[in-house]
Amino acid sequence: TEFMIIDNLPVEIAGEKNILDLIRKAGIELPTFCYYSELSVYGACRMCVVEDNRGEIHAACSTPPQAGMEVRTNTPRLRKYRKMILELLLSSHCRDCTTCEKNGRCKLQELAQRFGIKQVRFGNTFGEAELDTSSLCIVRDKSKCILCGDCVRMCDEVQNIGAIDFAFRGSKMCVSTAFDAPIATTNCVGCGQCAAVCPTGAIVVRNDTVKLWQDISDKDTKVVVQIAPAVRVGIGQELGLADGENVMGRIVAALKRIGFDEVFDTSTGADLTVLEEAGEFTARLQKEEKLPLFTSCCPAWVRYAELHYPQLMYKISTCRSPMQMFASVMKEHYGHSHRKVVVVAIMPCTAKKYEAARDEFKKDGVPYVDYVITTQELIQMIREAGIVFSEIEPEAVDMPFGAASGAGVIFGVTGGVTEAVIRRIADDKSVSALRAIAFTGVRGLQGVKEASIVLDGREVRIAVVSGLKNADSLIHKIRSGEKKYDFIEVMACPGGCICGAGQPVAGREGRNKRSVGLYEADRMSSIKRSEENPIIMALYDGLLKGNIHRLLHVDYVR
Ligand code: HC0
Ligand code: SF4
Repeated sequence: TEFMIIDNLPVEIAGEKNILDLIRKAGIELPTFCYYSELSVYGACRMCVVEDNRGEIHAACSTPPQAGMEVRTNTPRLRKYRKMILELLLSSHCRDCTTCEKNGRCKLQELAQRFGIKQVRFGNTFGEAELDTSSLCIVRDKSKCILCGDCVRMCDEVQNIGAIDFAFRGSKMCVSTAFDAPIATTNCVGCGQCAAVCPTGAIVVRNDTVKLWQDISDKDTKVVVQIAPAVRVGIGQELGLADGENVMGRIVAALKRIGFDEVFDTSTGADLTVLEEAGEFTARLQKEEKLPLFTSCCPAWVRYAELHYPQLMYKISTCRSPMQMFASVMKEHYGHSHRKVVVVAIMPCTAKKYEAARDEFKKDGVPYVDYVITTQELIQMIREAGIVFSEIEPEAVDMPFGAASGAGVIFGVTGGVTEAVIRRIADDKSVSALRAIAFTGVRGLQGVKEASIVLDGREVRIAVVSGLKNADSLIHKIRSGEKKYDFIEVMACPGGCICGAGQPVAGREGRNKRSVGLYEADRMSSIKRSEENPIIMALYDGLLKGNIHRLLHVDYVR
């Protein structure tokens, strides 16, 4: 074994790519703005500098570990250096912290506090706020950008989109769209992953809570809400509970106290999706047409396909997403009420804000989903209402849509949609067969997974991808003939909805915990398959009769 000496202590080198990872392994929280283990190393912020025993300074993120190397992470020189960097960043950065969307979650704010910056020795060089509010998903403010490039690398390396890039040089350098066009007019798909990695308020998720509060307090408006699968395992940590813990009951209770009239679970909508999508898939298999079937529930993926692969659109499932299916059913059900009915969706996702506004999902110009609120926005609403989340008594969702299967809950993690559909189409309905599906290869947080099942003697080849770059590479392999599939699940966010950009940001460990939390919810659910959900059966016998296409499907290709 090889060792490095970090702050006088030997630390074993175990395949770390750089000394930053090694230092963090040793329990030292080295500051950085621009380092993410899943993105390429940029080495721009210089906050992670260390000093070796010859007095040389290295950026830890871009220095590979060497046996015997000795470094210190906290010398007077390094402290001075870091303070200088912070002050320079602050001098060129809008500092309206108290009213910033990122207040309390900003890395610059956090490090300024941690390094005790009490004054900035340089004059302000930042201009007016430069807001781009063209997107329904994200808001950009160039005056808060610190040029770490995290958003640029995320958008390009993980999502394969490249909607934003560095423009100009020297003091004019900034992150911009091509020709500085409003972001909504670019090929941005609204995945929000740029906002998830932005350390400051330069890119934030759009906040739609102000108007929602008005509707909640309006007595003539009935406010109905659905909660997406991933939210229940992503919200706890920020509110004093464990990350990954399933806190669905507390969310329901909190929403009731806030003033929502009826509270439901999007997993119920997912059960509808499973039945529709499984039906569609088996029909295509029988006719051997329009294969592979691509899933349709991720709006950032649908947008990506529209922009880059319009010729593939006819292979995308015609199923509306669970959120949209459920909202259509709700509006149909409550539509005859004398009060105005507003449907809210609490989602881990920023692109759902865009999906909700699409013309395909409007009736007489009014969207089926009136508001999409992210997990982060819900956290803010809970705090605003003064609810002590960790002490609230859990409650169950309401009738008449108050049941969901475990299959519907696992939609929130990559592979979940596929597993739910396999449960539906598998001929063997035994308990052991159900368990075996979990081991076909559909589970796990890897970006690309393959599985295969046998249906009526035919092998069905399945791929599950998350992250749009992975989706794109897969499409190339299919085109070149290297790969062949019948069913492909695509989620734009790496890991699936649990890592949606509307959730509090999770590290690797947090993602695992969230995934475990959803599979545990499935295990604890007495209804495992969507077709066993009595609510769904009642819907098919009632409200959905003669209305299946109108309420549950969508025609993206026109
Ligand atoms: Fe998802 Fe969904 S699983 S996209 O990840 O399919 O956002 O959680 O609500 O609609 O159910 C997000 C999560 C949903 C939808 C469901 C699907
Ligand atoms: Fe790129 Fe997604 Fe950000 Fe749009 S929302 S700029 S696609 S990372």
